[in-house]
Amino acid sequence: MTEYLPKPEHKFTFGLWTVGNTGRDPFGEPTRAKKSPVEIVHLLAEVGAWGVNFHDDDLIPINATPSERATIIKDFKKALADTGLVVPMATTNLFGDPIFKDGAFTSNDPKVRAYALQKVMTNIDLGVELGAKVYVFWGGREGTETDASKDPITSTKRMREAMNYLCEYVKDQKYDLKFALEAKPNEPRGDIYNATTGHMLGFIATLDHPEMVGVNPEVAHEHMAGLNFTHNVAQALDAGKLFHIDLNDQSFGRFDQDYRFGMVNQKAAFFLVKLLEDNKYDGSRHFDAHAYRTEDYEGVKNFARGCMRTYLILKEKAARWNADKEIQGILAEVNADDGSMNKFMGKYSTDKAKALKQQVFDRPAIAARGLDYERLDQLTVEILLGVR
Ligand code: GLT
Ligand code: MN
Ligand code: MN
Repeated sequence: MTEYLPKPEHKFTFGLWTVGNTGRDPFGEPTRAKKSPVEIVHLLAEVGAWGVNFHDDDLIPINATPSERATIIKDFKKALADTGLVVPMATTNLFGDPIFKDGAFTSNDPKVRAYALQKVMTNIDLGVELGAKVYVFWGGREGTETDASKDPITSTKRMREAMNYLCEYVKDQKYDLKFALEAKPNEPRGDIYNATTGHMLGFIATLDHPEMVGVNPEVAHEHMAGLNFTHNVAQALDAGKLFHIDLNDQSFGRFDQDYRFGMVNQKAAFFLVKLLEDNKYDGSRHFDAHAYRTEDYEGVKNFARGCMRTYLILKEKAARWNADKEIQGILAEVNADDGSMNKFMGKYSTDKAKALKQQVFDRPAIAARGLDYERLDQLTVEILLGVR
């Protein structure tokens, strides 16, 4: 595997808003001309992506008339048919329009909350029509600048009420659709509720239909919170809740940079890819990122190809790591188990607990053992640097 070419089985996807990003930022105007959804689909097909995801407003302007809407959908479907691209995920823009300035599901205004539900249901219908099996919720405006404005417990209850309502809608329509909740600690709001993937997992357990709802963790968002992304994804995988993932990159302590996957921290990206591949994650590998503002559309294609190529290189490195005898030797040694503790541990029993309380441990001897993690990490680094 030296070509690192994307194939459908890799399930690489991009949102219309990612390669369609025009380079506008809070300090400057767009640096690239806007492309239509049809053009974006063709661009993604050219670079070898498998799928394209969309927000309602990426595809259909919020003010479109019913006949404009019908034409846009027809053209989009044709582009999908012409290129073979699929639509595995859809989502709602609940943050761009001024109506959402104080949130959508957590707005203090019931008209805003009702409109948000309507907007989601309308786009769920379209997403399902286009083949989506996952529906993402990123609550970019679900938060506050001042906590004088909203009671956080009321906000949590409102969020729960909305998710329960929408789960019932999906059941009522008999759609084959799961929800994936995406956390972010701040930006664009001063603080956003359910700030990390861990918070989302806790929240999901309080819903009426928790089995329908999982998470969509994003590298940049967890790094903004100073967290270890791989650990958070592992927790989601362990809980059976990794329904989708947003791959990109991010320097710690910065604004949401949404860089090309693997651009900043290749070691963190390596352990993430290894986790996903070792555990046979079978959902989309969605790149929620965009090209530097300096780029034209050739640069955008280089950005998209780079995301996928880096993923595949890291996948190969993970296989190399798994097959490395020296690395596996260290792991076998640190995980060695002579079974002598089995009589105390595992499933609890009164007798085991009683016996364990009597056991005498040679603390200094156990603690004196070196674990060889320096060598283990250096071997990892050498694989990543391409000398091993
Ligand atoms: C927005 C955000 C992303 C979310 C998208 C889904 S929109 O670009 O920055 O992280 O995944 O709503
Ligand atoms: Mn982001
Ligand atoms: Mn995202």
